[in-house]
Amino acid sequence: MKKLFVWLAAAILIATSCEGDRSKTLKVYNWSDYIGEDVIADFEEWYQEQTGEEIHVVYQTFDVNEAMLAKIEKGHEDFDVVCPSDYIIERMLNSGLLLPLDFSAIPDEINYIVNNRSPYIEGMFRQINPDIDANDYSVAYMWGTTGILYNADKVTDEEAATWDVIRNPKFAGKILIKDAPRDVYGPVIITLRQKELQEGTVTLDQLMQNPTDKDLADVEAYLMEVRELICGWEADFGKDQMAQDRAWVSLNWAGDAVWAIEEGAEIGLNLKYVVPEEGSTVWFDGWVIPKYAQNISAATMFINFMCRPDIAIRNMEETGYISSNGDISVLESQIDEEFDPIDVSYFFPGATEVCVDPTLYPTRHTIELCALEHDWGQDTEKLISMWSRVKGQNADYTTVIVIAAVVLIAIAWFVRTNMNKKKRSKAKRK
Ligand code: N2P
Repeated sequence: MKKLFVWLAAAILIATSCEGDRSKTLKVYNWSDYIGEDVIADFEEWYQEQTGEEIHVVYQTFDVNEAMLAKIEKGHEDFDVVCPSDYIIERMLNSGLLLPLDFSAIPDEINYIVNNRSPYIEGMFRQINPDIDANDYSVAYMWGTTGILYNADKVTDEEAATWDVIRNPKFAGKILIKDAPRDVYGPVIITLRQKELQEGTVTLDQLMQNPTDKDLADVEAYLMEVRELICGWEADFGKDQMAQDRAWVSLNWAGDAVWAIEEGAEIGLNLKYVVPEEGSTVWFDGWVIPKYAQNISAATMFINFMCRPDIAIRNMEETGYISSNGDISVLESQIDEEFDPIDVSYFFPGATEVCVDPTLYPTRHTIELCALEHDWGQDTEKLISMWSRVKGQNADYTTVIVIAAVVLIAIAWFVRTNMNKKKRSKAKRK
């Protein structure tokens, strides 16, 4: 017994030391494909230069907001920095899961937060929660619109100009849908309530608030039709599929679209991205420090580093997403005479005519078509159930058959064993 105790104590000691000194470890939880190559290694080096301390980043990724949230909300995992979208930031704020950010200890010459903050982003973040300013708890990372990425040699501009293109049988087997329930719910409810939107009896903002049961049922019925036509629900592989001509229509985020358009052009594809005039959503992902974080000072330094303009530019160029950084050097890095001048003064004050990619920086007009998503609280469960019904029925029938076969074999075995037992005891009695 004594020996067992010694072994157990040693095992616990080894396990704890494997976890390492938490002051030297930073746990970052980010979306996949959402950071420049070597940025993490550069942060570790910069951190040591600035503080004289070593830091080791444990970097993990997620594909959907809801998976990330579950790990923190239910699992209480000790990530130091995570990158949720607006409506999840709202939910985390409402449930007291976020720590306020404090950059005051960072010396001015390496404090990148101040210039980073675009008034546009600050304003949008204030809309996240009317009672608590989300700017005190989060620093925006990337943002963008949701729209339709399409192959313009297969799909006309008119066909792609409506969300209903995802239900167009002409493109059966060539349609991809984001595996992101909220980002799909928005466009579908906008399509279904288009008449009321045009008549002005409902607003986009109202449609983004908590759904009625009828709204959810209508969206579900619509998606049941869509799933018969799609070639996949995707979190990240959609951009590759589009860039390799395997799919022609993709309900997607602008960042994936920018990436796919550039990659597709290399093999001669004519991919385009449009935000339908019917209306859409605009989303913002921001760095936050959850309340179970163990290394708040390194987390604060990490968020600050991600705001350094050259780092923001690298992340932006390598992922295709638009940085939330409001520093003018970020805009300058994107100027390209190949594009017609557009008005991005809503983001960079004074920039009324700049030659930048309108898929990357949406025009003022596009922005005006979009609403922000909000947390649905308890109703989120209804959405998640609806989503799994829609995706579940699409599931692999082989799995269902295998499970059914295993259950049947188990029942047969149980019945046979019992019958044999009875036979044996009868024979004994005789
Ligand atoms: C990139 C993820 C983008 C997140 N893979 C959009 N909210």
